[in-house]
Amino acid sequence: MSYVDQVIEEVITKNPAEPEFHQAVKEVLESLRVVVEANEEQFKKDALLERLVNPERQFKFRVPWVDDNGQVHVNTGYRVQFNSAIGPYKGGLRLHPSVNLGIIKFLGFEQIFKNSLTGLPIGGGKGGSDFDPKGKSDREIMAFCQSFMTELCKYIGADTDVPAGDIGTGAREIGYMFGQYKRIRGLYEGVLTGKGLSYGGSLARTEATGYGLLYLTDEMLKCNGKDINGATVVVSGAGNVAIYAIQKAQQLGAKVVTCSDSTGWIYDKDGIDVALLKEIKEVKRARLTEYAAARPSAEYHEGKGVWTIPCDVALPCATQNELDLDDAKVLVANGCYAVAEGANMPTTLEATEYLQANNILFAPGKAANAGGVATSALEMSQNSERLSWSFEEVDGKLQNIMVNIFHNLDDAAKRYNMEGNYVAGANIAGFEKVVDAMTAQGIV
Ligand code: NDP
Ligand code: 2IT
Repeated sequence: MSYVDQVIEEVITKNPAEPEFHQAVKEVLESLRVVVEANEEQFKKDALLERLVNPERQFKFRVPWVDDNGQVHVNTGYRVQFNSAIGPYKGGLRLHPSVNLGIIKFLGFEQIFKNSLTGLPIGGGKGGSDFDPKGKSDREIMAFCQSFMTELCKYIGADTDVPAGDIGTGAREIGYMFGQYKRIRGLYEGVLTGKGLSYGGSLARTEATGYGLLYLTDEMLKCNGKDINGATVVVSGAGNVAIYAIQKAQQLGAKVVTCSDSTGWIYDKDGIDVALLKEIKEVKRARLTEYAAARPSAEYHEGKGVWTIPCDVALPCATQNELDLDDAKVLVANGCYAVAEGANMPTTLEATEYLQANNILFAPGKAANAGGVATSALEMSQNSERLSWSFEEVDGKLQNIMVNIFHNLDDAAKRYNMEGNYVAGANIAGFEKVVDAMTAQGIV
């Protein structure tokens, strides 16, 4: 059995009931096969892949908090510190009822390669909790965030591990967590990113993931003789990534006709009204039914369905495995020519293979959504030098980073005779730097 197959098998046996983690490991190791085979003896002797797929450290802890009626609830908190070869652990905190160790491990594993692709000195980590922020009062959110940070603060720090937002964790939650960290540790430091602008946040961090997704997509299209200007785009999600992806796509001349949340989706034939969407999602924290109620050109549908709308470009920006093989078939049949992942692992392995087999330009999340964490690293730089940069400066750096990422993965794919396979290119380019650093640092 090949070394890659042996490690995949071990991951499945040793981590039962973690299907998303298995999926992420399979995708990465399958595309690293050519690189591993070229160095198989040495990698095997150094147990390099085993070290790569085993987190350096993982924390699981109790998070008790009191609701507005005096009832006590207990959630589970996680932080997985996956790999620090190229920098302090860096990655978001997900607050969603579906969170479990396997989900956090898949996200932490992806984060290693994503962070490497940014070219910035950040290692891979991820955390979160099965807490559901939906329908909670501000005081309940604060109570949860304070309790969560009371435990988490023991393991993080500006030079060790720097969490940020993800699903369910936005500026409000980061604010409460930052306040509690400062209160317990007595340190005013850049321990979290995605902070508010009045206490160390970076301009353009809010927009960064969605904007970055479009900067990379724009470059990928241009290099393949296509143009985002004039394209019809379908987006899933209606959160941080989706909103700013829609905004930047429109600024680049595309028409975005869909968005979705966990209960339903919108088809707006006149194009999504971003100001209205922001008001409903960022201010009122309401459902998409309100969007349709306020906009005569929009239809609201229950359940899942954005991939059924004919488009040129599809941007999944909600959650993992939201685009499956059936969806991929519909996209191809409707003439879609590019898919770029704003979310982490939104496309199933079968769907990814189908899209690639049908010559759809496919930009994987670890490259396409890296603008968020890249700008987090820029926030860390600003915090370290106790300065803040203008929106234009941060946005300009973000654009450069995304264009460089695209060319790095394009080049890596070409070097291994897999031109146009950006999944392989991203995994290889991300892996090369991490392996180099791991090898140089010895058996740790
Ligand atoms: P938000 O919480 O801001 O928004 C998430 C959106 O996706 C919401 O519209 C939500 O609907 C929907 N959604 C979440 N879970 C599900 C589900 N199980 N089924 C259907 N819809 C769902 O999160 P973000 O926009 O920050 O994150 C979206 C994706 O992007 C995630 O995969 C995240 O890991 C990834 N990402 C985020 C980055 C960031 O900087 N924020 C950076 C890189 C990647 P509802 O509100 O109804 O739950
Ligand atoms: O998945 C991701 O890259 C994020 N949620 C952002 C992480 C970060 O540290 O900004």
